[in-house]
Amino acid sequence: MADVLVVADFVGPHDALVAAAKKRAAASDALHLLVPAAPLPHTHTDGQREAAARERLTGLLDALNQSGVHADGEVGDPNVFQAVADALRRTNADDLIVVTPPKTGERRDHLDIADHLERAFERPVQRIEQPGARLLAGHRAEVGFASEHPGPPAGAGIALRNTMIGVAAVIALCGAVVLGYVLHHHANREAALRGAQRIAVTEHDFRIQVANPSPRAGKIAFLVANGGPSAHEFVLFKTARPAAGMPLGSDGNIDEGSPLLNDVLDSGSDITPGKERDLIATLPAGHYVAVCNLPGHYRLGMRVDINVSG
Ligand SMILES: [Cu+2]
Repeated sequence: MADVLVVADFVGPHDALVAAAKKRAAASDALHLLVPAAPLPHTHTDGQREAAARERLTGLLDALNQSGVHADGEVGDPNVFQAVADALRRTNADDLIVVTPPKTGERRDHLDIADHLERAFERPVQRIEQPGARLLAGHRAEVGFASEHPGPPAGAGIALRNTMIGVAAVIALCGAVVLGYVLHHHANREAALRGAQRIAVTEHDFRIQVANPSPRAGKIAFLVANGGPSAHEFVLFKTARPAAGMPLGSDGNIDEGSPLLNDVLDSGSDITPGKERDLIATLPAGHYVAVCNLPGHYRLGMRVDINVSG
């Protein structure tokens, strides 16, 4: 018998969640349902978010009850990580169940919320794939990397060809990236950094430390290190908005397509723990915001104002 925290940070059908809960209840595990009060497109105030989450919670508890599963439940913080941290303080659950949409094979699947929760809370996380579910914590819309996504094949022969081209492209891409990185760090790094103000940046779960947040206009090199334990990215926007007031999408992550933001620098792929990356740009005077916009990370505090003086 174990205490299980069931994280329901999604909207849509819930049959897979009920089936998984039924199985655990049959083993006499005690189930605690957690529904974060995450923002939805039609919720604009804390009260509305709370009411919508309570409605989801009641619906899920009813569905569980009808299947003979007894669970208690609560509405939690809009931030799923904070909600889980709060719930674990109260219930001390041994493990977690988290409901996610089925994997799509896309690049960011490995960064899903289950992985993040497992790393953040060091408890086993069972991932339940719920067809039709929409994850509220969300995956950010991804850009580019066409070579990693050969489109849906039109026939078997073409599928094989596409796969082979895709594999070749990925190998070529990795080769180029690794080569570039090594050269950058062993031969050309000093040349690339010449004349730049160097600003040390350390990313942690879940904050961004910037050694000098008020540099002078001109060539600036952000020397970004990931202090772990999760993967992070580094994205810099030029914007009038403060770091704490960035425009958000319905998933609660920063809406990177917002006209209020100008994307200045982007680490592109994630920076894994222990790794470093240099990002160099010539910046005019103005207000900038640096963030990590991997799912949930902005809301957890990975944001910092940077004021470049003239
Ligand atoms: Cu991050």
